[in-house]
Amino acid sequence: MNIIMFSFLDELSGDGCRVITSMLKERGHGVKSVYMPFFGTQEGVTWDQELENCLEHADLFMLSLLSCYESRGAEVTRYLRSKFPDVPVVWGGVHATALPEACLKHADYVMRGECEHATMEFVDRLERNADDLLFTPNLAYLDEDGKLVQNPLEQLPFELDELPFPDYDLEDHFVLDGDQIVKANTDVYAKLHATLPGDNSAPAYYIITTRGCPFVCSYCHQSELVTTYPTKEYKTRVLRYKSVERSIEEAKQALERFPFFQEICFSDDDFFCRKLDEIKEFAEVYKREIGRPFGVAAIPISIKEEKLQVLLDAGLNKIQIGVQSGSDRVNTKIYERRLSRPKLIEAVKLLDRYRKKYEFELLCDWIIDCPWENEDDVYETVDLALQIPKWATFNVFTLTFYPGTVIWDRALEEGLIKVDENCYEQAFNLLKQEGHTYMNHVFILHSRMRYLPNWFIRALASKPARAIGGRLPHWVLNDLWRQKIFPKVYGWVNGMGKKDPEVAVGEACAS
Ligand code: B12
Ligand code: SF4
Repeated sequence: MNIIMFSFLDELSGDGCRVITSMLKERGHGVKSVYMPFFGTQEGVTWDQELENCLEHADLFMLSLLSCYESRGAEVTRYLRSKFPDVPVVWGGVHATALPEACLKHADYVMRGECEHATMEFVDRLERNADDLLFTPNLAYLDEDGKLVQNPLEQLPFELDELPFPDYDLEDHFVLDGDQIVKANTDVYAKLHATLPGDNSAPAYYIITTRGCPFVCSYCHQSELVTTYPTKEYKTRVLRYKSVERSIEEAKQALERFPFFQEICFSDDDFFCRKLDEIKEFAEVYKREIGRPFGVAAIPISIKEEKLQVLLDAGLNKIQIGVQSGSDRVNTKIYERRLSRPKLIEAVKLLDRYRKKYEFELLCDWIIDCPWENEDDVYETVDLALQIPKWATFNVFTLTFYPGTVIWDRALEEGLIKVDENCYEQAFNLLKQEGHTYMNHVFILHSRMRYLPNWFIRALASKPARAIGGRLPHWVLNDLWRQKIFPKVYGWVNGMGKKDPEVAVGEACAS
C-alpha cells in the first residue's frame, strides 16, 4: 500500500510514528512521511510536486498527534479529504488515545495507545479488504448510529529491542520549511531539528530508551494511560527498557548517517530509573562508542550519587528535572507526585557539589498558574527557587489541562475549562483567560533574572508586598507590567532587542 504519515511535532523528533513507518516499510509498503513542525494554518502553504504525486497515489493517510496539534491535524485532514475523498484517514498518538471521539469528528479511524503491531494488522486488513477490519485491536471508530466503538488494546510492546529503529530515511521525507513543504535533506533537518533542551546550538539526536514512567502525575498523560490500560500487567510492567547495546547502536547509526547531530538527547521520562549496573554498562559503552556530550531528563529522587558520577564521566552535560512546585501540598496533593522539598533540596545539593568538578547544566522545570494553589503555595515555590544555585536555568510552564488526565477531569467537573472546537489549538490553559497572579509574577521575574539579589525577591514576596500586590488590578499586573514594562526591562538588562522568552504553554513532561 502507499501510505503517507503526517507528524506535527515542532522539532522533527517524533519517535512513535517513526517506528511505525519503519515497520510498514519492513512489510514492503511504500511510505512517505511529512513533518510539519509548526502551529499555523494550511493557508498559503505550497506542497512539493513530488509529494503531490505521492498524494495522488496514496491508499491511506495517517496522522500522529499530540493534543496541541488537533486543529492543525483537522486542517490537514480537511485538505486531504477535499482532494482525495476516497482515501481513508487514521489518526493516532497521545491525543487520539485520550480523546478518540473528538478525533473521529475528523478521521475515519483512530488507533489508541502504543499500537505498532495493531497498526500493521490494520493496514494488512485494509489492504486485503478484510471483513474483520473493524475488529482490529486498538481501533476506535463510530458505528452506523454514530456511537463510539473502542476495541480492546493489544498488549504493550515489552521487548523494545524487537522494534526497528525510528525511520530517518530522509529520501522518503518531506518537511514544512517556512510556508513550503519541501523534500527533506540534511540541510533542512540540520536547520529545523531539535537541539538539546534550553540550547540553541547544534541539533541533537533524540532517542527514547525506555517507555513508561514510574510516576503518575495528575497533569500528565501517564495518569490517563493507567485508566486506558487498567490491567495488572500494565501497572507492574509500565517501565520497559531498550537494552544498552540496542540504544547505543541506534545513537551510533544516527551520528554516522547524519554528522549534523552533534549531541544526543535521551528523552526518556527518567533516565536515572535504570539500575546502577546498567548505568555503569551504558556509561562505559557510550564513552567508547559515541563519546559525545549528552543530555537526560530525570526525576529528582532518582538521581543517586554513584549513577550521577558515572554518567558525568561519560559526557553527561545537561540534566533536566521537574520541580513543578515548592509547595509539598501542591506537589503531593494536587499533582500527585512523590517528591518532597527535602528530597528535592538533597538532589540539588548533590548536583551542586558535582558542578564543582564537572561542566554541566541543570534545567529545572516549574509549573505556574495552577488554579488550586494559593499565594502561600507560590511563596513556597519562590522560597525553594531561591535555594537552588544561580547556575541552574529555570523553565517556567503554565499549567495545561491535557485530555483524560486527572486534572482535566477535575477542571471539567469544577467548570474551570470548557471544551470547544479550538481549545487545543495551542494547548488548553487557563492563563489565556486569567493572567498570572502577583506571586507568579514575582516567580517569573526571579526565573528570568536569576542574578537579581535574593533579598530583593524576598522583599517582593514578603507579606506586606503580597498584600499590596494581591490588590493590584489586572490591568496593572498583566497589561502594564507583563506586557509593557517587563519585556523592556528584560531587553534592557539582557541586551537591547532581546525579547523576553514567554512562559511556555504546556507543562514540562520530563521530571
Ligand atoms: C519524549 C517526549 C517528548 C520529546 C520527543 C517527543 C516524541 N518523541 O514524540 C520532546 C522533548 C521533543 C517533547 C516535547 C514536547 N512534549 Co513531550 N513527551 C515525551 C514523552 C516523555 C515520551 C513520548 C514518547 O515518545 N513515547 C513513546 C512513543 C513510542 O509513543 P508515541 O510517540 O506516543 O507513539 C506511539 C503511539 O502514540 C502510537 N502512535 C503515534 N503516532 C501515531 C500515528 C498513527 C497514525 C498511529 C496509528 C499510531 C500512532 O503508536 C506509537 C508507537 O507505539 C511523553 C510522556 C509520556 N510518558 O508519554 C511526553 C508527552 C508526549 N509530551 C507532551 C507535551 C505536552 C510536550 C510539549 C508540548 C511540551 C512543551 N510544553 O513544550 C512538547 C511538544 C513537542 C513539540 N516540540 O512539538 C505531552 C502530550 C500531552 C498531550 N495530550 O498532547 C506528554 C504525553 C507528556 C504529558 N505532559 O502528558 N516530548
Ligand atoms: S510528568 Fe514526568 S514524572 Fe510525572 S508521570 Fe509524566 S512523565 Fe512521569
